Amino acid sequence: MGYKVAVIGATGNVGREMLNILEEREFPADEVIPIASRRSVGREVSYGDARLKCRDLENFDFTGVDFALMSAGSAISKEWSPRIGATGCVVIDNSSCWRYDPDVPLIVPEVNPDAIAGFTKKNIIANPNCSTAQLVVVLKPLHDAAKIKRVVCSTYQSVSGAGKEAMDELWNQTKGIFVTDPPSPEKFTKQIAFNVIPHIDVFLDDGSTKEEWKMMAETKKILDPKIKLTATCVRVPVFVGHAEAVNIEFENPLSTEEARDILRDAPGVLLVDKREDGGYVTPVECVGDYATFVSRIRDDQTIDNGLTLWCVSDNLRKGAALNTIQIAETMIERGLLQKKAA
Ligand code: 11C
Repeated sequence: MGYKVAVIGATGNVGREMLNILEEREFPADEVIPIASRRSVGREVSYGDARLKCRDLENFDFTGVDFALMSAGSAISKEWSPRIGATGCVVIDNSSCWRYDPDVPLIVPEVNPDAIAGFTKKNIIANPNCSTAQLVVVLKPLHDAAKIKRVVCSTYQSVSGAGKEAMDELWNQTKGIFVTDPPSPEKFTKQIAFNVIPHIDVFLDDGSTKEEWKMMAETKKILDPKIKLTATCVRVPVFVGHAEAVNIEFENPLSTEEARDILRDAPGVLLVDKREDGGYVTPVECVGDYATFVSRIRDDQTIDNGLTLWCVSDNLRKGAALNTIQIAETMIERGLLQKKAA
């Protein structure tokens, strides 16, 4: 007998990937229930060959459900995660609502799986921001080898991170520029087609953005509070796949050859670093994959013990849906959850 799994936000970018990945990885589910907001109730979503009808969050009884995989935004998560958790169902949440709560573990299974055990306080586990998830998968094995002091990261983030409407905006503007006048920006603050925008999430008092703050705060919580991190987060006209240029300063020496050997064997990482034309991975090549691809590892000769690298991952997968399902899988493997479905 398998588990009963609810996917909340099933019609969104991440919810649909959750359904795809549950099926692809043959997650041991007896029943998968898509749940959506009232306006999407009755809408059908794909789960393998099946078409499932979305149920209404307001009227759904979570008693007997083992996992609620949640990707419905912070406001809904704030209200519903504690209510769902109180029924004994484990919520794995993709929003930023619970990530910084000391009673909620923030998990990337390749990095800090032992921390999952702390879920019992609220029955809620948080999934990190997509740009953090792929970064810490790469940093963790390097940190274990040579102790990271400081990271400087520039991101190149696809529009799917901002939702389906943002993808439509890129598509319509791109077409519009050639055909007629491009539609004005709505989801983004400036034209995104044929442009880049150095602004993701809200501005903070110090001039940074919340996306940049999240990368710093989440890396500390997941990996090591002593690591210093500064980020510049940029939206680029790419549909899916976030890329990052990462400069790392270590406490101890680490050669590029050693870093390559470590990353070649690291869980969740695929090294593609040929130092020739095309010998690196770009966002369009990582779509639909599980791995975080690392390329362009090289010495930073401007500092002691410095390396620079490039990493790319599917933001809807490792950055969201895949990581969520890996957390559920890890709980099952470690015997952390008693199955409730009859
Ligand atoms: C983006 N990283 O690309 C964001 C999306 O805190 O979970 C995810 C925001 C979050 O726009």
